[in-house]
Parts: sequence; C-alpha cells; structure tokens
Amino acid sequence: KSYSIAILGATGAVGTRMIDQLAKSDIKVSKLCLLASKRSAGKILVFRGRHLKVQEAFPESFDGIDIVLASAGGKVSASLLPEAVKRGAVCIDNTSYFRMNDDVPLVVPEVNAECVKAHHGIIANPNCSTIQMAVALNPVRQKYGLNQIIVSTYQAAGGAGQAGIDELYQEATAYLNDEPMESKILPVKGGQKHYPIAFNLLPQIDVFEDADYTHEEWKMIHETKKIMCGDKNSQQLKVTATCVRVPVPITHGETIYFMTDTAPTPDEIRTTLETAPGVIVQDDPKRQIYPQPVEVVGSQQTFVGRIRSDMENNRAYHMWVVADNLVKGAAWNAVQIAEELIKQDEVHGSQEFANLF
Ligand code: A2P
Ligand code: 11C
Repeated sequence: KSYSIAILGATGAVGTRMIDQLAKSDIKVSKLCLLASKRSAGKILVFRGRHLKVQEAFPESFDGIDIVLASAGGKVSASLLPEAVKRGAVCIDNTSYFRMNDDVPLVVPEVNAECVKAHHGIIANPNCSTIQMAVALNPVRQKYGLNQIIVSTYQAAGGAGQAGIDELYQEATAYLNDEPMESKILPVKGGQKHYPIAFNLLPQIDVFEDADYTHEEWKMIHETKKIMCGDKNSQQLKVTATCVRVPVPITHGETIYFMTDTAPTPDEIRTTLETAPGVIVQDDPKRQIYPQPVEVVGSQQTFVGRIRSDMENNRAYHMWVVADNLVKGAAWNAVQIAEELIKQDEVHGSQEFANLF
C-alpha cells in the first residue's frame, strides 16, 4: 500500500531532514506535499529524484493526506494539525505543543512503539535530548531496573533551528576576524537578552520556569517519565537535568548519571547495550574510543560510551550519549513512528478528536 504524506515545515532544519529520512525509509509514497510559510512557497526540493514545489500551508492542504509530519513550530501545529485530523489524517508532531496531553502518545519506537495504537489523530515526537537518553537507558531499565537519572546536556546550536546554526557560524567568523559578534537568537529566540554561542557555553536552553529550571530541563524530566513509565509525573523514576548549549552546529551530547535496582558490572551494561535497538556502543578507553559529535552527524543511531561505575555506589553509573539531534532527535524518530503506524495498521484520523483538543 502507498500513502499520501505531507511535511509541514518542509524547508526547515528538521523538515529538510524529514524529506531525506522519508526517502531512505521503506514507506511507499504516492504523493508528497511539501508545506511551509508564504516565504518559501515556490521553492523546489527533491524527494527520491522527484522535484517538488513547496506550497504555503492552509487547512485545505491536508485534503486527501494520510500522514502529516510536522515541524513548523508549536503555534503552527496548534492551528493546522486539528485541521489535518478533521480531514482524516494522522499527524506526527515534532513540536512540544501536544506532548503532555494525556490523549497524545509520546513515542520513541525503540522504547514504546506499542503506544501508537492509542492515538486520536496526533502522536508527539519527543524533544531531541529526551529521545537519545530514552534510547540509551531503556535497555538498562528493562534488564536492571532504573530508579534515578541525573543528566547534563551539551546541546548543539541546531536545536534552535537553522537560525541557531547560522548564528554560530556568523559569530565564529566575526570573532576570528576580530569583529564584534552580533547575537540575535540564542539563548532564546525573541527573548530579552542574547549572548554569543561561539567560543562560549550557555547554561540556558529555552525560558526559565518553576524552581529556576528551564523549559528544556522540565521537558527532559516529564517527557522521560511519560515515555518510560507511561506517566509524566511518575515517582518510580526520579529525573533531573541541567541543559547547556555548546558551540557545536549539530548533534547533542549528554553525560548521564543513573542508578539501577540491581548491580550489573559496566561490562554487563555494555553487552546489554550492544544488542539494544538503535544503539551503537563505542567504548574502549584504552584505545581512546568514545562517541563524538563530528562523527555522529547524519546517523540514525544513538551512540554510547564512557560507561563506568560510580566508585562509591555499586548501583550507580556514568555514561556519555551522543546522537544527531535533527535526525534521531527529530526527523528519523518521526519517520520511524510513521513506519510503526503502517506496521500496526493505525493510519487513520479520529472521530473523537474534535472533542479532545
Ligand atoms: P519557511 O521556510 O517558509 O519560513 P526551522 O525549524 O529551521 O526554523 O524551520 C521552521 C519551518 O517552519 C520552516 O520550514 C518554515 O517555513 C516553517 N514555518 C514557519 N512558519 C510557518 C507558518 N506560519 N506556516 C507554515 N510553515 C511555517
Ligand atoms: C534545543 N531541544 O536543543 C531543543 C530543540 O521541544 O522539540 C527541540 C525543541 C523541542 O533547543
């Protein structure tokens, strides 16, 4: 069977990768509709050798569409996805807008693929930093139990979209030419203050919220609980996070400190992860082997290294986790969800949708 698919935000950092990842997938596509704002209408993009024209997105754009992949910002998803579901489509939304809604599954296929069945027209793609942590830790949780996660992130400028990547390059060029750096986007687009990311570190991703945690940190806490425990406020698993923006264009790194119920050796954890779906272990300290962003860019997998015990707690460990935030952290995870919908025969809209959202 082949499917009629729309990509909303097709010209963006994630949208262009959605086109690539869809092209690489096994999904048969009868029609691909590339949607963006008026600014990009008429632009030509290539999918599986076909040259397709980008169109401005309207509610009617979704007539006859089976699956929508969306990454055009929360406001656009909020206004257009209900229109798509009304017209019979199922939407995979990369924005955070619907993620915490109890009627919206939040899916990392390696972890909770079965949750797609519960959809009412919208499935949410988690935050990039959450996805790679869930892929790396779920096999540990399944085998040894997991009761606490303390994560620090090293997040690429590309998490803020193409504008974040552009800002990093412009500032780096200015700095090297002894010119003033002009910061307009980071740490938060539209925020009160902007600071340089080139040759700098910013311990702020998104706005500050309750208890002086940033929105990104809260997302990692609640999304991880929803994906791994089925409840965004679960007390079974304690999670806390510090999120830092680093001057890397694409690919997030994370140092994760985690506590298990049993006491496996680091070698046992390594062996478990070597056969885990979507994980590649690169961990050989003697040969200086560990994952690095420059080598991971473009990959669909999540890379894990530096697995070691806490010397003072035999049920606690450290690991270093790296994944392409725009590929596994966004576009590929969304396409994987589409593959699951097809495999589980769940490509349909929802009658209840209008009352739920
Ligand atoms: P456009 O190219 O027309 O601006 P990024 O995450 O890299 O910032 O990309 C955002 C994506 O969302 C782009 O494809 C952008 O299209 C799209 N977009 C922004 N605003 C709208 C809108 N109002 N309707 C549809 N697409 C939008
Ligand atoms: C960042 N993680 O690195 C963010 C980008 O909720 O999908 C992704 C935001 C989201 O800035």
